[in-house]
Amino acid sequence: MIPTITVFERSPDRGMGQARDMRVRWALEEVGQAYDVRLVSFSAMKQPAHLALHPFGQIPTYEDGDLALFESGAIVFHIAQHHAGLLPDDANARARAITWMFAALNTVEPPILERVSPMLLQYDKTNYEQRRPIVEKRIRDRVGQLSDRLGDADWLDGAFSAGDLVMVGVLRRLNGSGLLDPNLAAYVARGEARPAFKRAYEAQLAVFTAASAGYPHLQ
Ligand SMILES: N[C@@H](CCC(=O)N[C@@H](CS)C(=O)NCC(=O)O)C(=O)O
Repeated sequence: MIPTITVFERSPDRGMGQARDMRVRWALEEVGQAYDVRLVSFSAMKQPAHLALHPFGQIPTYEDGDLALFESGAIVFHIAQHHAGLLPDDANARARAITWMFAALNTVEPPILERVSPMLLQYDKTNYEQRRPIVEKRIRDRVGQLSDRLGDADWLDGAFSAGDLVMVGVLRRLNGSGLLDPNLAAYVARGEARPAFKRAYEAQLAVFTAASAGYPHLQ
């Protein structure tokens, strides 16, 4: 029996690996755990069957035997706790790696989402243009602090960990934006160069490519 995750049937990012199943896929690939994928449409996500798994009607979810989880961070944490390779054995180092997961999701991702959401969800564009300088300054300040902390290290705290996996997953949303300094851009590139990342990326892209076959406007 292998875990099953849910992912967008047709991801709005056109398979660029920005949907949050990417983090979960990447974690599963890092630890060498095979998994099944169940595709869900936007409307199916809001139906009772999916809401029973995910109270907010979103992806990703994770099912393994009688365990069902939602929230990408919690899922990555669960995978990291149950397999070797994503969290250090030393208790203090482990706590610090977990701290970086929370920092990625609670401190770094929110300002980045303020920039991404209007682009993805097609809402409030005029209003966003007025707010753009403030939003971008907030992002630059936050990622600047992160870059200072990273310094010239490869990863945030010793060896690559679930903290780096989630942080790189969050920062990737800024690829091509000019908001990442060269130091953080190189950090993201190091994450994206990992074979496990590449396998996860290809797998999620294959879902989008297959779903959009026959829909030329999506290709
Ligand atoms: N905090 C949640 C956020 C989940 C989330 O926003 N999922 C998006 C895809 S990346 C989604 O399902 N959006 C569709 C919707 O909200 O209707 C997590 O990290 O899993």
